Amino acid sequence: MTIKTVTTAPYTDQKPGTSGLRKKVPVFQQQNYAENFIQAIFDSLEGFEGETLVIGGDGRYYNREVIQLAIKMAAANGFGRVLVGRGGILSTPAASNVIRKNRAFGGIVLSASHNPGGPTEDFGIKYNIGNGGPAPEKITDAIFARTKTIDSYKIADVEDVNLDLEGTHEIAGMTVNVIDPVADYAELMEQLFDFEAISDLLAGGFRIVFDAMSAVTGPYAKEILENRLGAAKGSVLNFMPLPDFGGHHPDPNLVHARALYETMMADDAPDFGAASDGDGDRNLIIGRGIFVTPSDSLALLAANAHLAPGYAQGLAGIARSMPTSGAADRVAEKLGIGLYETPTGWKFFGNLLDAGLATICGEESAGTGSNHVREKDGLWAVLLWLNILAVRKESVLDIVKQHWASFGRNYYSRHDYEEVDSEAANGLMANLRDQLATLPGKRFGALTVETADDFAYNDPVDQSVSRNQGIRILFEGGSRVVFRLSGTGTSGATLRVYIERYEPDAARHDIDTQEALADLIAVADEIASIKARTGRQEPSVIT
Ligand code: VG1
Ligand code: CO
Repeated sequence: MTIKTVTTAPYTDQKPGTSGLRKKVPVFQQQNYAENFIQAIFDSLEGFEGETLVIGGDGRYYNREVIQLAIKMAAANGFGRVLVGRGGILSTPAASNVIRKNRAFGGIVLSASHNPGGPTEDFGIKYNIGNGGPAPEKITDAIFARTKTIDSYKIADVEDVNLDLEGTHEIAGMTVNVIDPVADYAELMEQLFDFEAISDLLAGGFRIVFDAMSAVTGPYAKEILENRLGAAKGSVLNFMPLPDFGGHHPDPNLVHARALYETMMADDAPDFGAASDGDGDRNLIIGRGIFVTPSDSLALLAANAHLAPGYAQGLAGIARSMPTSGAADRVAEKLGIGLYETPTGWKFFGNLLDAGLATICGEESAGTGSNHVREKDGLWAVLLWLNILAVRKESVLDIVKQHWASFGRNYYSRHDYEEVDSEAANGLMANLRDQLATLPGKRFGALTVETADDFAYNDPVDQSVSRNQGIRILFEGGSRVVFRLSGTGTSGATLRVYIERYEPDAARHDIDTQEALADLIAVADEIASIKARTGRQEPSVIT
């Protein structure tokens, strides 16, 4: 028999965070570490005998090794078929699409998203369910519980599958289909967007630049933007997925995509710039001379989505994560549709999308998406922007300014304190929780606290409750600061402070963001004692 049962001992640190389990590569390389987690996933699921499992990853260091393990373990555990992207490649949104299109039981996606890759950098494993979306908390909790008691795993004792050749293989009674990672996804995009209008825009001299950051979107962007839409060759930068992302963080923000930002701010800048992250689910949008904050981008896309064929009938509702700015709320109000506020992490959008309550979703962390898949989708956002630009024939800058003029501007920034001592970070959050009851009515200069709470989410579809999702302090007039600890960091703790101020007056829409938020930033430090408790004088990353 080719199936082996291997005795193992549990690890106790395999708690899946906001999007799966993320650890340094050497942690994953410990004996049985990846195997334990994969077996814990299978042990937490029921009814997959003979079913299809989708497997793919963002191409980072250790991707191929874990893909081989996952294939052999899927076979040993009784899956009937595995669909795996050629070269082990599948972007997160493309994996979501493959799961849905093939009515697969679920999928295993190997990625640590925007975290760096390489022999001493980050790796990750996440499980997606049959709707194509991240596993809900009920499942991730079960997986974690299982990792703590696991004593054996099953694996097929067979040769590696050749991942570089598309085609069908049989291993230990299971079929493995190595598939083109791009084709299905590109076809879906053609259904949603007016490719002809976008092609015409590009043929008319509209210049774009897309930075794939040496990560997974390269092959997708090359095929869609250059080959199918006719963007000039060379419009897609860093399009070869590299195991170490060329030594960079594949994080599309103003720090790690600095070169793109500078290109877009130059006098001879292209018309439209964008970037995506390690696994292709995030997007950064920069017009000539203007960076569009992800929160604004969500609001703008929602307000203009009807211009794309896939959304011509309008939206059922908009969902945003709690820390995301309220810009989208104003659009929902104007459109007369529902607005749902969820905890951070895409998994909370799944129920709303499945129930038809929301059509478009977004997070302040550069994630936007819709009901076309059940993950956020970087290239989707880029294509929706291009479709809108092709129809409106105005610049990004003009479109954003008009949006602010009609809805008001939500000045917004996130301050991250990375690799903070975990105890200090937990102490800071505990201290904030202790203050909650005393804050309402308190005055800080011109600012008065209206309400303060620890965000809890009541899922309107399955009635599940998720508590402790971030401290919100709301001030009179609609300003806000939010504090939470990251669930995706791999060393120490990361404190995220989200700062927002609403400005209705169009005459005051040109203030520098950090300046516009200065008083709130100072109050955030006063209430949370950030400097004193973390020992940091300033954030590691400001976005
Ligand atoms: C971060 C972001 C969150 C996002 C998550 C996964 O989580 O804040 O909005 O959903 O990453 O994104 P956290 O817990 O570190 O704040 V990705 O692109 O890693 O799949
Ligand atoms: Co990502």
